[in-house]
Parts: sequence; C-alpha cells; structure tokens
Amino acid sequence: MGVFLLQSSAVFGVLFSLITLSLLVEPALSITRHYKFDIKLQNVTRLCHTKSIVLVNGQFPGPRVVAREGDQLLIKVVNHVQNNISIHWHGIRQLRSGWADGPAYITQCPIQTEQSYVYNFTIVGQRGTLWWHAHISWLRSTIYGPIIILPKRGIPYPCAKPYKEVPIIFGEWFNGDTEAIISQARQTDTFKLKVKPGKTYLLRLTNAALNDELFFSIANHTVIVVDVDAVYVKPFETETLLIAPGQTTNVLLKTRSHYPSATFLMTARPYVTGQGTFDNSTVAGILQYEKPRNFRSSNSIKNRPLFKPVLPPLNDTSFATKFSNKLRSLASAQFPVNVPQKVDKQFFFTVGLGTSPCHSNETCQGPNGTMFAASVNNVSFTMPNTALLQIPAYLVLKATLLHLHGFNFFVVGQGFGNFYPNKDPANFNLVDPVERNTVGVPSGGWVAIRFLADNPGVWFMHCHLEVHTSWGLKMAWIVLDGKLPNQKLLPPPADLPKC
Ligand SMILES: [Cu+2]
Repeated sequence: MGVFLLQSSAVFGVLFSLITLSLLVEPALSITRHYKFDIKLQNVTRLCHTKSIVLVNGQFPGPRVVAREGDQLLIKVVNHVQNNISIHWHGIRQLRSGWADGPAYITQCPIQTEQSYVYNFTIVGQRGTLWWHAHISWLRSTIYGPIIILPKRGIPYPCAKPYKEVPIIFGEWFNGDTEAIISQARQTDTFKLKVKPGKTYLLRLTNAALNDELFFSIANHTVIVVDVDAVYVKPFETETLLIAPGQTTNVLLKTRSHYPSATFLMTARPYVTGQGTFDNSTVAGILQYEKPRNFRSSNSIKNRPLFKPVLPPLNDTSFATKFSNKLRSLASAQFPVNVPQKVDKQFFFTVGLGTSPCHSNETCQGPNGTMFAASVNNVSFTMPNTALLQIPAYLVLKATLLHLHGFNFFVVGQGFGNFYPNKDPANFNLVDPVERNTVGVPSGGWVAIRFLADNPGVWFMHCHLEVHTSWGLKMAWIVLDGKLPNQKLLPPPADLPKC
C-alpha cells in the first residue's frame, strides 16, 4: 500500500453506510429517471468529529441512484461551492455517451462555481451495483454514493431471490486499534445490519476508500459472491472476501435458520503489499438478529455474546490470489461471456512506481526524503481503431489497481514475476474470465486483460489508489469512431462545461 498522506485528514470516517432500498413502482419499459445533485459545503459529525465537507444534497454518503437496466439517467449537477466539480459514474459503460463519463480534463472541463451540467446516459447490458464519485483531485473522499442497477422488469436474478437488499459502502475510517473499535462497536452510532432468521439478504458492497484494498468478513457466517462490477459471476461461497477501491461486489447472506441469541461483528481491514507505512485499522459493523416476538429471554442485546470474524493476515497474498482465481463470469446461455478470442492489437505497459528527488523547499514522504512517482511506459502506443485490445501490464514494486473508463475488460490472466509473451498466453482463460472495470495487479506481477474497443471516445485509464494516481499513474485511450453510424461518438451536449 502507499503512504497515507491524507489519511489523518479523513478521521471523520464512515465505517459502513447503510441505505435501505425500496423498489419503486414503475412501468415495464425502460424509462428516463431524473436526479438533481446540489454540491454544497456541509457540517458532518461522525464518531464525535465534526467537519465541514463538500457533499451532494447534504448527504454522506451521497444519494443513491436507482435504475433498471435499459433506463436513461438525467442527473443535473449544480455546483454551489468554490471547488471545481465533476462526477464520474464508475463502471457505467457510457456507450456513445463519453461526454457524461466525468473525469475532469479528460472528457469534460469541470463544473465551475454556480454552474451546472446534466449527465445524460443510458444503462446498457449491466445489472448489479456500481457507484458514482467526484473525479477531480481528492474530492471523492466525501463525494460518492451507490448506483443500483436492477435487472429489467420481469427478468429475475440468476440466484435466489433476496428477501431484502442492502447497499453497504466502505468509506474512509478513523485510526484505532481493534479493541477500541470493538468497544466502539457497542456504541449506538455503529452501523447495524438488522436481519431476520432464515432469510436471504443481498448485500451490495462498494469499496469507496481512497487507498485500501479490504478484507471483509462476518463472524460465523458465510456469503455467496454473485456479481462483481455489475456483471454476474459463477456463485461461490466464502467466509472472507477481498474488495479493492473502486470495485463493487454483490453477495448473498443467508441468515441462520433460528434466532441465535448472539451478535456478530462484521469487520474489514486492509490487505497490504509492499513496504511503507499503511493504515492497519479495522472497521466494524454489527449483524444483529431481530428477537422474535415469542422469544423469551432476560438477555438484553448488550449482554449477548459478540462473535468476531477472523480476517486473513494483513499481507495474505495467498488468500488474495485464491480469491481472485475464484472469480469467473457466469457464462450462462442468458448471460454469455463475450471474451474476444482473437486479438487485433496488443499493448504492453510497464507500470513503475519509484521515487524521484524531492523538490527543494518541500517535504516528501518517500524513502530517504524522496518523492514517490509513478509512470506508465507505453511501448507500443498505436492509436486503436475499433479493434480488439489486449493489455498485459507488468508491475514493479507494489500492487496497483488498474481502472478503465468506458469499457469492461476480461481478466484473462495474471501472475507473479515477469510476463513471458511466449509462455503465459497459453494459460489464459478464454472460457469464463471475470469481466470487470477495476482489477488489482499483483505486487511484482502482471495482469492480462482483453476488451473490445466498441466505444468511441477518450477513456481514462488510471490506478484507483488515489496516491498512485496523483503520482502520475494515469493515461488515456483514444478510441476512434467506427465506420457504421452507430459506432460514432455523438456531438457534445450544449451545456458541456467550458474551462
Ligand atoms: Cu470509472
């Protein structure tokens, strides 16, 4: 992990954020849904700290955006603060709507004070959980919220129908040791997931933290992973899951068949690779069974036994590898996997994370007072046409998180050490590779991704660890229009902000 330059400024931290989800009454066909986001400065108190922060509609985390696959979204963002603003709809394919993608100075100029912009896009072929966040400097630490994409009306989930759906967002958190957090977890403002026995809950998990990959586990319970980055996966059961910043994971939680007369902690803490200082704090929430009406016990909730999950060690790369190997596309007849079988263009990127001399008059956090620096070395930068692209990225030093805008990609291979173009492709999974928008590249290893360049525009690719991005780990793809009329980027909207 990195050095957490701004970690201490994020002490107000949210541990878990709960938004109860109620399904709206709506017609059968795709519809247009309108939202308005007012960006304002607001005081927020979390864990006894009050801070003035930039928020959407005064909410922290921000309002949820709920839509069905196929719906059009019109989201008007009005900027009432001094900062420039832009919002990114993380993971939304933005087919031919690149103007609505959001990264400042890549697809749009930021929205200036007292200006507004309507993000206009349609959700095509995606269902699950995604999220939105500010995409300018570090503002996403407070400006983010969930995007919930329900399947088209009349099309069921490919898994058990959940009794309830609960979005949970991992944000920043305060520093503290585990015991302090456990005693804190007994306090009233801790996130509580209240459940009934014998039911199935769909937890929509988002890691909105700036810099930490997280292990997450619920004591004495397992979950079934069913969807990542708004794409169904082959369901698998696990006690612990790993979720990187920017990633989303839907899991089914089957509660115990009988009221257990106990309380269960849900905890998350970072997965750490490489050296350097890191935040090893644990965040906790509570899984609390509602007491049945006819249940007689003098035991108050406070006196019930509290079980804690056992999380893997902080640096458990073996767990991380096994977990990511379990992620496979569902690849069913209804939800087939369209992994490109042949490659038109190959790209090879070496992503380096190193140090450079500190500027004079500045204090730097790198080893021996140097400055951290990151780079993408593009060896074969040929501008792509509508073509298949394949990218093996080779990483040195530390794990990083590759996030691509405008596309989902298939993770066809990954490994440790050098990538060997003659040997490694033979082991690529071209049958049911996981399809996602953000992937962890192993520390000192490589990942090979494939995607179909079917979306014209300028698409940002960057590390979703905020420190790495600010050190320069970013680049953009330019995907040109294709020949057919439906392969062309539409003209920019009239209200596109000006710089
Ligand atoms: Cu994104």
